[in-house]
Amino acid sequence: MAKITVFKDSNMSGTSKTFTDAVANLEDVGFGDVISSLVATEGSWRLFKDKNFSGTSWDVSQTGGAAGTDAYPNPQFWGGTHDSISSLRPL
Ligand SMILES: [Ca+2]
Repeated sequence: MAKITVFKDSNMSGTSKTFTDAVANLEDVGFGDVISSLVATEGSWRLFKDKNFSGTSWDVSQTGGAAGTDAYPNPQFWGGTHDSISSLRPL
């Protein structure tokens, strides 16, 4: 199982959306280049700077966030930047 919730603002605030499967183009669901925080509730996920699982990528997991939790309060926690993720998929 895999589950991730992404947020438009830092510290898990703002509009959010939860996914349980790959999304090739986050623009299709209104989340292209807007993510600033996330919670990797279940499993591990790969985040991509570009659509269709391409470009620079960053991995997040349910134990890889702040203080070993599933929470990534801002992009520094996954090594990326604000408003840059365009696709994502479970690992
Ligand atoms: Ca992007």
